[in-house]
Order: sequence, then structure tokens, then C-alpha cells
Amino acid sequence: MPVTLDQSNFKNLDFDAQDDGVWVVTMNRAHKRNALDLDTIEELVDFFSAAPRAGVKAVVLAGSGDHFCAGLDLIEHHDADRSPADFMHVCLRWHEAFNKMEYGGVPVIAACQGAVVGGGLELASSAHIRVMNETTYFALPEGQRGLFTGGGATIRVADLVGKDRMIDMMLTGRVYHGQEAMDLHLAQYMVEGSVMDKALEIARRTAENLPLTNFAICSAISHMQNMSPLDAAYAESVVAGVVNTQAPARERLAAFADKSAARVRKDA
Ligand code: 1HE
Repeated sequence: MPVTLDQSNFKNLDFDAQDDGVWVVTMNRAHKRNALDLDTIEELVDFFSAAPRAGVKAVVLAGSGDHFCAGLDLIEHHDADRSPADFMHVCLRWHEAFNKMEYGGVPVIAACQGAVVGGGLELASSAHIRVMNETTYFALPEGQRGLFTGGGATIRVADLVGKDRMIDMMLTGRVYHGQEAMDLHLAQYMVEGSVMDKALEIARRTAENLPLTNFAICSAISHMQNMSPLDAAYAESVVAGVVNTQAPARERLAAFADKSAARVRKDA
């Protein structure tokens, strides 16, 4: 059932929907270093819930200004003086948003400049691809703030860097940047200059894939990682049964057979 995404329903996210189905989604609270308040989380839930049914082929997620995202809106959290139950529900909304990103089936490329910290790293780690440059740095300052992660870092950041490094990041406030961050899988691409240019290039390339194939890549792999190997192998067979027999895939296979399709080359 197709749905529409209407910019007028969003105030903290700006959309630039391009002709090839790539959407640039920019968090627009640079004055707050794109800190995640309740409204922004709800907008992320709304956007990523609708995107797979709204013809969005790939998303570049960016922050306005010099920083990607400063994590939880600490001022809102301070002023709200929440109860444990209140904050549990806040976290559940974060999980709703980030799970929609990771499991939604639409490729999400995070253009990570400047600070990618706390909940900002939880957000970035829910994207399928992260691009960094010389300005980018990753940290989990929750430990210093008297807080704990609540947006999935114990799952996704630990998965990227390992439990031991995540514990160190939280205990000591250790900051990772440059090649060391790349080596720890905090990003898959490092560029000199614009993270947006590279993120867009990647998004456009992914948007050329068949939507159902991208759906499988950006949903099934994450689900299968949560399964036993036996169940994952079964699920993989079912997904491949559906994806690998889709009509548009036959066209691509025919193009391979008649030698009109591009070959895999070392320098592609
Ligand atoms: C904020 C926030 C925020 C900035 N919540 N308002 N996250 C953190 O502990 C990161 C906290 N922020 C920082 O360390 C720095 O602000 C930055 C490194 C991101 C940027 O530094 P800088 O020098 O460019 O900016 P600034 O002067 O510190 O902040 C500019 C404004 O943004 C200022 O507001 P203003 O009204 O005084 O101008 C800041 O208050 C505001 N600002 N970051 C609210 N985070 C589900 S649990 C998740 C747990 C967490 O994410 S804990 C948060 C971890």
C-alpha cells in the first residue's frame, strides 16, 4: 500500500527528494548540534516507517552544520526530570526509529561529519553505511554525563567495535577518529572533503539495484544475524527464493547472458 511523505508534517527533518529516488534527510537543529529531542525521534519513526512504501530507494541521513549528531537532547532530558518509566518509553521510541532504519529495507547512508557521539553514534550505527572524513569523531560520553546508552549502542556499537572497546569508550570517554575509527568499523568510507558528496554517490549507486534486492540486503541480513545459523540458513533460502526469481532479475540475468551487462572488474 503506497504512502506519501509530506515535508509539511516534519519540522526537524528537511527532505530533498531527488529524481532517482534518493532522499537526502537532514536533521536541521544545528543550533543544538542536532541533539535528538522527542520530536526528532518521532519524525525519524514517521519517516523510516513510511520510506519503504513511499518509493524511497535510498536515504542519505545528514546533520546540518558542523556536526552529525550530539545524541540525546540533554537539556530537554534535564528539564523534563523524567521518571524511570518515562525514560524507558523514550528509549523504546528510539528503538522504534532505529529498528525501522536498520530493518526497513531501504539503504541508509549516514554522512558523518564532526561529532557522532552518544545517541548520535547509536543513530549512525543504525545506518547501513557510514561515511566519515577528517572532521569526524565517535564517542560515547554517557559515562561522563552520569548516563547509560539507551538507543541500542549495547547492540550495534558493541557489534561494530567489540564489547571490550565499547566498555572502554563508556568508562573513559575515549574518542575515535581517522584511520583508527575506520579500522574499528565505525565507518566503511573515509573521504577527504565532503561526506555528503560521497554519501550521495553511494546512495545513487545503491538506488540502481532492484528495490526487492535492496530490501533483502537492508533487512534480511540484520534479521539473520539474530538467528541461529540453522534458522538463518533456512531464512536465507526463503528470501533468495523470492528475490532471485523476481521478474526484473531475469532481465538482468539475460543481460549477463547476452554480454550487455557490466562485468565485475578489479578497478570498478
Ligand atoms: C546540546 C547537546 C545535547 C549540544 N543536548 N543540547 N552527548 C553528549 O554528551 C554530547 C554533548 N555535546 C557536546 O559535547 C558538544 O556540544 C558537541 C561536541 C556536540 C559540539 O560542541 P560545540 O562546541 O560545537 O557546541 P556547544 O557550544 O557545546 O553547544 C552548542 C549548543 O548546542 C548549546 O546550546 P546553546 O543554547 O547554549 O547555544 C548546547 O547546549 C547545545 N547542545 N549538544 C542538548 N546533547 C537514549 S540515551 C542516549 C544517551 C546520550 O546520547 S547522552 C548524550 C551524549
